[in-house]
Amino acid sequence: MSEGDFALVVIDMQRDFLEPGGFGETLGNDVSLLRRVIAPLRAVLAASRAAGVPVIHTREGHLPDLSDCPPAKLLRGAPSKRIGDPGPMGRILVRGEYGQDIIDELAPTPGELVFDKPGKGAFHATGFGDALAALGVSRLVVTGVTTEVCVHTTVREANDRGYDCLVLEDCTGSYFPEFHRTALRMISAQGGIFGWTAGSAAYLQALAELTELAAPATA
Ligand code: C5J
Repeated sequence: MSEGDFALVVIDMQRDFLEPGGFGETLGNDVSLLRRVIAPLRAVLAASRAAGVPVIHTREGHLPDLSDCPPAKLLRGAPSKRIGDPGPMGRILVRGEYGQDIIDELAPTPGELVFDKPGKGAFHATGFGDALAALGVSRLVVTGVTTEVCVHTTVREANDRGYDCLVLEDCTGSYFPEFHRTALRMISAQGGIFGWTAGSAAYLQALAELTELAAPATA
């Protein structure tokens, strides 16, 4: 990690997935498994913002007419709880609905980029790739949910496009603890087959060292 050439990516920290009473919980998931990500990710966001690291958020979601949702995706899931159906926090995974937005604890600050994505990966059918190119970054620090779905897909897409990815272990989460553990192991297996993982403490330490190095020396 060297200063100025990386961005922090926050994947899909949305009410539909994380809030008690939301869509994810109505499917029978234990949202506390995702909510444990919030505190370490808040610390990572605060330190990154203070250090001037660009922050990019994504939200999984579709146009209200669902024209960007392939039939194969639309037909998945429980029949009464499909994308576009009424959910506890508005239409499920539809852009502009309350449940599709990012949780208050991790709300983007003015100027931070937010990409709505119809797929699992952040690059597919979004301006995410162009934004990274405009920022001139070559490395991504990736956080968010879920580890084995949208985080993995995004990291795989990024790896194929030449980005070095570091996934923060305690800032990613899954409704399935064994999937989370295995997904993390898959990323860095075989000498970093498509990325690396580390705890947020190591990232915060590295960021503090970079910030110190960049600070003008005082007499
Ligand atoms: C994400 C999903 N964000 N699991 N979506 O991982 O469907």
